[in-house]
Amino acid sequence: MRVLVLGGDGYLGWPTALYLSQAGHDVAVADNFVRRQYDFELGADSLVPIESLQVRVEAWRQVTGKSIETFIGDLCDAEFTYQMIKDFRPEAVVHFAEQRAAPYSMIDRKHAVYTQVNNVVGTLNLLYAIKEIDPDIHLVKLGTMGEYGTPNIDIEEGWLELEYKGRKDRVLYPKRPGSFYHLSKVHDSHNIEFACRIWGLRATDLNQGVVYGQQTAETALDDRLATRFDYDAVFGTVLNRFVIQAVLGHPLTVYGSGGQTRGIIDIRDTVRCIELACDNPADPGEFRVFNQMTESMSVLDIANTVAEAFPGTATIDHLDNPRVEFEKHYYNVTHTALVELGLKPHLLSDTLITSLFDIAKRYGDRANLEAMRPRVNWRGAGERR
Ligand code: NAD
Ligand code: USQ
Repeated sequence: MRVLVLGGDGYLGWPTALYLSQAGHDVAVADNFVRRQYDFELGADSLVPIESLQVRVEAWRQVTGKSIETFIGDLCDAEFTYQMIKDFRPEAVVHFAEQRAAPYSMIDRKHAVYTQVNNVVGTLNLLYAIKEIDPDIHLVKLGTMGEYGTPNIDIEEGWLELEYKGRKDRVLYPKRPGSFYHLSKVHDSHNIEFACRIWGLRATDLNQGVVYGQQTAETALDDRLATRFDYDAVFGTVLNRFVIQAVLGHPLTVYGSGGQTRGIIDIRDTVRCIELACDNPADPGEFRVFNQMTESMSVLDIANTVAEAFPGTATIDHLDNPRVEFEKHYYNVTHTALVELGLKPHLLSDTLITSLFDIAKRYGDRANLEAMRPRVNWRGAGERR
């Protein structure tokens, strides 16, 4: 299959491109490198050094003999997006290419506007390009479990069967997200569902939980194939941050009581889920939603699990929560669709955590501890820029 991976220079896009290429698909990646730009803006960097996209692609060719085509440009540039679809003629487009950090979107007005324009306009350009060039292309879009928020009822896979005043309907599951970033994904989901309903496009929205891990079988083949490993308070996600904090002797930064519960997933399962979605496309006109997570854990349980696995002393600090979120709530998520397609989840284990400790130890001296402390406060309006 010809698969185009948008955001293919990022934390998840790059390992996904390698996984699909190794599995025998014809793969191209696209990126505008804005993720590397955020690092310059924030004074942070991936703990594991990453090569340029050009070096990565050449290393992949040397190691496996397989080639990956590259498209450098911005999805918000409609001409670029149309030309890329015309040139590569993909059968599936996997769309990772968005600003994905909740705290980044909450810095101030400018960052909120940037996040929503980048994400919503990029996806709209893509929908139009698919419609006008080849409506048969299957769009595999990365959404987020955070679109749902933490409602007091079970979370279904995208749709809800509703009975109201004696009548029944199937409606998009109500959304109550927790940041302007998460909201951008809700807007995308609505636009994609509309495009499927009105134009007959086919799409799979993958509402993914928080990803952890740094290596896949393919990225481990050569240091030049490594993907990012973020620990800063803006882009670092919770489990990866706790692992790196433990290794650096920094207290694990649990926000508030830590009772907030999230869906989580191993990066090795992320790449497999994408392949499963591509191999089993949605029907024309179908807007299909999968909850891409393998287990739920509270933040405090994640901290305790990391601390217990650490071969030394790791302490836990309860910081004032910089976010506005429930710390005590119901959380019961249906996530059976990907398992039914063949996913065999890697559940969080001590072995995985220990392997992450080793990676963090190897590169620990690259860490900037100043970047560890959360500075973006949901309640603040942020500074004016
Ligand atoms: P990332 O920031 O590392 O990768 C995204 C890539 O997209 C970057 O390389 C960036 O340069 C590129 N990009 C952004 N805007 C672009 C544009 N307008 N045009 C072209 N390229 C653009 O993020 P990630 O962690 O790999 O996440 C990938 C996707 O998965 C995101 O959509 C994110 O919302 C979703 N997701 C991530 C996680 C997680 O824990 N990392 C969890 C759930 C969902
Ligand atoms: N948290 C802490 N301490 C930390 C970091 C985070 O307690 O040091 C807490 C947060 O308050 C939050 C939870 O951990 O309750 C998760 O935070 P996170 O930064 O790991 O994840 P989040 O902001 O939700 O965003 C990440 C990705 C995003 C993706 C989302 C999936 O950056 O792209 O969409 O995970 S989900 O959470 O399911 O929406």
